[in-house]
Amino acid sequence: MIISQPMAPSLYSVRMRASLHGQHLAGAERIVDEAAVIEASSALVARAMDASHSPADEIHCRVERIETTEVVYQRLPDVSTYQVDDWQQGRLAAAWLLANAGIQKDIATRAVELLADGAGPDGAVMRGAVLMDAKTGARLEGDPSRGVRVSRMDLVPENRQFIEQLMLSKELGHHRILEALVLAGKVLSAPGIVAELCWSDDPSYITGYVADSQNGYQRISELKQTGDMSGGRVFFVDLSKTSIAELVEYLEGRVILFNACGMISPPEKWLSDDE
Ligand code: WAQ
Ligand code: MG
Repeated sequence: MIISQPMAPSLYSVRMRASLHGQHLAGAERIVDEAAVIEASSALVARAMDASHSPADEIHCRVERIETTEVVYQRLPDVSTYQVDDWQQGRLAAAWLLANAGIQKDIATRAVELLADGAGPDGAVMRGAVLMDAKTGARLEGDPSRGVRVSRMDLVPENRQFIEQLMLSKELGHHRILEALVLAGKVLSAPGIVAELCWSDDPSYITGYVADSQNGYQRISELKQTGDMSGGRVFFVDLSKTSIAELVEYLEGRVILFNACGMISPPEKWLSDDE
């Protein structure tokens, strides 16, 4: 008699990117069990067709099987939340937190201004992230319009519900938060990464964050005004620890699944004396 070996169910990467009039509109991705591929892809397409925005006129959905031997499991970064009085104070707080992570103050300030002005050509929002030399402030990404897109990361399917519930109980239930936390978790684990700065390009979403491996994912309640279309990401890189090729290969290609939360601190008021 042949007894078949119990096999781990296959995992699939499901990626969506949508555009309108040739302009990038939205992108999102999941890593799910074989049985959840159809549900995940339709949920991602539904997001691109969301009637509260202009629906996309082109949607690409890509499904790829992942070798389970490729998967690396990690814990999500710790989460803290700073409440600032306004976006101006928020941007000072962001520069302060970046300096605390070891970025020179003038480079930190320049990165904040870069996202505010639009880091893409002609001040456009980039589709991916800026790679910035943490020591010199020089831009390192090959294509300043696309930037670097982090991909192939998600929560472990078995723990998704638990982690979502936990986030919800801490008033962090918005899907944006968990997606950004997962992205930041992968970025912080990448070779040579010193810190990340991010805020959304969604004009109605004004909270952003600074992440570093010492302090985790540090949310800042306001980094822009409602209605502001700016947004983006900057990854600060220590080039003595990695090459750009190695870093990009990691960010785009490595499969990282998160199986547990870090510490989640209650919101606290940002003290401007710290600046
Ligand atoms: N890889 C690299 N850069 C990306 C990616 C990616 N996969 N996805 C988006 N970006 C860049 C791109 O320039 C976007 O314009 C920018 O980041 C913002 O993306 O309350 O929602 O998806 O804790 O609009 C952060 C705060 C929310 C959440 C971030 O970003 C919270 C957000 P969005
Ligand atoms: Mg967006």
